[in-house]
Amino acid sequence: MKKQLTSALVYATATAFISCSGTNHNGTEIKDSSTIVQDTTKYPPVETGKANTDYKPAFEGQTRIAGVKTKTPYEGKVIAQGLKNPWGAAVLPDGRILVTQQREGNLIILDPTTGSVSAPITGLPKVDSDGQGGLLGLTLDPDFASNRMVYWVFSEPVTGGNHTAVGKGKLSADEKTIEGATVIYQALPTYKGKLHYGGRIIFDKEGNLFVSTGERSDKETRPQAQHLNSALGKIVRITKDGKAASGNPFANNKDAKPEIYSYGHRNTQGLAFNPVTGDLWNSEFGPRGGDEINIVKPSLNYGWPTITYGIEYGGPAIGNPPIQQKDGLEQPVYYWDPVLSPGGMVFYTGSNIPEWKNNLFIGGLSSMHIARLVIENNKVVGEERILASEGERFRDVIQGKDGALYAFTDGGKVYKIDKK
Ligand SMILES: [Ca+2]
Repeated sequence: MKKQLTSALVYATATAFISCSGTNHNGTEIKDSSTIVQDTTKYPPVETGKANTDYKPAFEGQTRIAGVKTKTPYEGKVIAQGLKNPWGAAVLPDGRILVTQQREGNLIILDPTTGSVSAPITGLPKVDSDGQGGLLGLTLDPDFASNRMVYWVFSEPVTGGNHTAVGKGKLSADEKTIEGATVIYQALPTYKGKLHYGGRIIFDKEGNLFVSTGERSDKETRPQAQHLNSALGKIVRITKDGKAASGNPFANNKDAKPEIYSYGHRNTQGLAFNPVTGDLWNSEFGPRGGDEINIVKPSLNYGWPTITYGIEYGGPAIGNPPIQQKDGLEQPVYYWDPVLSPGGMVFYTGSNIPEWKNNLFIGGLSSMHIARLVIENNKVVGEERILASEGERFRDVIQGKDGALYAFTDGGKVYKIDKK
């Protein structure tokens, strides 16, 4: 009750201030006594840079939404540094955090209470660490506490190139190695490249794995994002043994790979379940302009490269003529131009900062901040930049067992983001 009163006061103060300045706001909402009053004061959009294109969004609020500002005093503290390209992270049952080191192809365990980092955990299959490759996302078995199984995504080097693959193995009792590591899934075809591996992995409620793959970037492979006989540019849904999960949408299509869940993706590096709706959401790298978040549903086509709000890195339009919307192709919930360069993401379900409840936090790489998105009814209604003054490339954001957010940077730092 006290928290609610405090927030209400903050809101009243903000409203008074805003009324004077003439800025718009959308009022407030009190559903029941347990609902914290959200500050819905709106500010100008956080993005003020010039867009790469004059493409028009499909609906109002699809990009450059109003800005919001967190009222609760919070801080981002560096609790560890010197990690080697941390890429993915998962919270162990005791609250410590298992982290992949991309180029090294190994794991470490971080103790968030002390900031201590373990010696590298080895025993994983060799990775191709050139370019964007290496050891990428990871997740723990829902029964990890009893079976100690870990699942990870990596770029697997093979004759003729490499591909995105999924491995699994058991974290040894002494936490020094992964025992019995096996490769359970390969996103084929193999290609000789070093870009766009996707790489995020997450369990669904039924105990199957969602895995994101990339379209490998090059013009030669890019069209395969639209091809159901290729695993490139997809979100696939597989069992713990790497087989197509039952109930997948193209199981009865003999020309399609049965593991495919959704297609037309470019390079998905963020996957998270929306705690309000239960839907799977993704973050996806666009080209220059056109980074997206999407609600991922079975069988749907997310458009790349047929539709996009971005252009080639070198400047030319994509598609002839370039189009951004087409019947039968899904529109992103939100997009950025200029880009965010979205990495891993998480919906905040902690209670330390009530106004963040159910907000989406996405690591930004080239943009060097964490994007906080306020979401209502599957639409983004507010955006804020978190830790923008740090000058870091944020690769992944997770929520710890303590309810704080933990962010991992390409430079090897770990931030704990929590109430001051
Ligand atoms: Ca798309």
